[in-house]
Amino acid sequence: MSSLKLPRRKFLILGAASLGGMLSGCDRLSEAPSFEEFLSSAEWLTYRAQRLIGGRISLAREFAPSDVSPVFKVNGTTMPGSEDYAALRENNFADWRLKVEGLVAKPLELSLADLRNLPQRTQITRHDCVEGWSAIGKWQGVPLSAVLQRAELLPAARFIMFHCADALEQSLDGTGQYYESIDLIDAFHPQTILAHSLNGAPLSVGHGAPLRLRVERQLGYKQAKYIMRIEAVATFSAIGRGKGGYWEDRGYEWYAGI
Ligand SMILES: Nc1nc2c(c(=O)[nH]1)N[C@H]1C(S)=C(S)[C@@H](COP(=O)(O)O)O[C@H]1N2
Ligand SMILES: [Mo]
Repeated sequence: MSSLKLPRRKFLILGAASLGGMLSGCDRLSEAPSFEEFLSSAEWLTYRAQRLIGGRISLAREFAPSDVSPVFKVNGTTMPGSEDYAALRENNFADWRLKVEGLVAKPLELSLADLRNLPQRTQITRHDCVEGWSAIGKWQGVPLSAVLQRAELLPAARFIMFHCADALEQSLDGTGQYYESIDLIDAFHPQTILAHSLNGAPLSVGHGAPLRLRVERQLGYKQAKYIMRIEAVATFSAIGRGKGGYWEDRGYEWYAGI
């Protein structure tokens, strides 16, 4: 235990110094048992190193319209197989609602129109997949912070989970369902958006219609497509196989910084 004290304190001091007042309450991260467990794992060294090098609020590079890739590859699920999803798609997602729940004071159910009526952000960024390809695209959507502010996170919230419509693997216990998670630093980052459009058009099914995450300082597999439900949690150890995401459950790093 005592070996943990120094790094933790350093983490806090650096966090407070670089974040300033922007993310009030983010220092509470250090109190969560789950975060302490995380800090005691080997992975936190990578996490901390990336945070220190990149800075906790540094921006991902943004590109010019002329840099947009003529073709943006589709990867992973290209068409969720469920009947529920098929019914939503047939109706052009008019009946789709984004659920925002878990550790929030005001659970929300938002339609695509609701999301388009919230503040919007457009950003041209590069997507990097671990499989070795990249593509530059123009994403438009709602900053996740705007949604979370409306839902009012409760003090115990530490991570934001994204539950998707697709299963990449047909597991009996449901652990083949795609999901992802990010911490509150990335959740409130200005370039973290719930994107409904790519290159000026509503998301195609291949790219994650009707809504997908863009968390620009991390790798492709963090960019959850087909988001159905957002859940604020204190720990994700009881979700899926407990590692915070579909690919994380299969050995990939949770903090997939670029
Ligand atoms: N729901 C869901 N999200 C997902 C995936 C997936 O299979 N299902 N694949 C991930 C991976 S590995 C990548 S590289 C990107 C691909 O996004 P794209 O199809 O828009 O290129 O989505 C990520 N998000
Ligand atoms: Mo990927």
